[in-house]
Amino acid sequence: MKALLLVDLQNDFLPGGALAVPGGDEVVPVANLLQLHFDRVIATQDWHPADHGSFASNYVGRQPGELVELAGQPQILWPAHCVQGTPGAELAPGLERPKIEKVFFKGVDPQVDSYSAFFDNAAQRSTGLAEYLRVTRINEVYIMGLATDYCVKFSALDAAQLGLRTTIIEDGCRGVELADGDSERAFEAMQQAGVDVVSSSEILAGSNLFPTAEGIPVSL
Ligand code: VGL
Ligand code: ZN
Repeated sequence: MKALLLVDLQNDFLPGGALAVPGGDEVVPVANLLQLHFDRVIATQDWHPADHGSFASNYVGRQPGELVELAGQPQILWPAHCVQGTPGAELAPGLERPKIEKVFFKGVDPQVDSYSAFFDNAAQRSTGLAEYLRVTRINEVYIMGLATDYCVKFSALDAAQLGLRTTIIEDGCRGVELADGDSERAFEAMQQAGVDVVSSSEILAGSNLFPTAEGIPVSL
């Protein structure tokens, strides 16, 4: 069975948010349209405690973009973002919710970051997503969201590693691009790992759904 996995479509990753991903808002309509095409939809939320070790503000004299070590792992420092219970951590206001059957939360341990929707960066803690997919008999995942070069990439690599048929929806993703070309390299790394890369129109082709000029899907 197939599922659509919506990665971190949260306010802090949209323009104006604490860790704004350029064009991040543009993928919300893509998510809404694709949701009509999938029977199963699952989402993730980056969900950090305020004292999270990935926040530059939790160190003296450190700036976002600098590298530190966190629990033995190299860690990029970010602006404080997606703090549990704050508006920045909420799902994008324009995102349709009724079909989202379950949300998995990640990055909850202050001492370990978690880019992947499946496992934290130290490959210690599972979010529960892998077990959930197994017991609910999903063996094929279509992934989109934010950000291409971090959470989308590591989620897709873990999905492929777990043996799931994994497809990434290119126009449903946007990257942070700390370095120019990071998103491009992320797509290459995913493809190298056996992940298929498609556009949302390829998925929707043959379905009776298409976007109108207003972005509101019409079903024939
Ligand atoms: C993300 C950086 C830090 C992401 C989350 O969702 O891609 N990136 N936390
Ligand atoms: Zn984060």
